[in-house]
Amino acid sequence: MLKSIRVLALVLAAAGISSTAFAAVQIATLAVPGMNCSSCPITVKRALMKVDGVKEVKTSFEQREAVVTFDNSKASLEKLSAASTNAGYPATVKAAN
Ligand SMILES: [Cu+2]
Repeated sequence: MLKSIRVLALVLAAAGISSTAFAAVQIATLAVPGMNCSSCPITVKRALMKVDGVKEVKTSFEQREAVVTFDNSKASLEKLSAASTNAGYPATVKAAN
């Protein structure tokens, strides 16, 4: 009886460790209304790619948005919008999974 409780505790502890060890990949769409010519998205993309944890950035000048794939244990929605804002393009989160 005592032994099985101990095993259960170990299993639960292992599950807890693994859930924090694996970072979740998140995709966020940022609205970047300040992009006003076709070279603006390049600046925005460069700024977002510098954020630790960002894996991919797809910018669209036509949509005035940036779709960012990132590791949410390193980057955050706040860090992404701050990076774009600091590059001169204030950004707000349109959608995030
Ligand atoms: Cu421009």
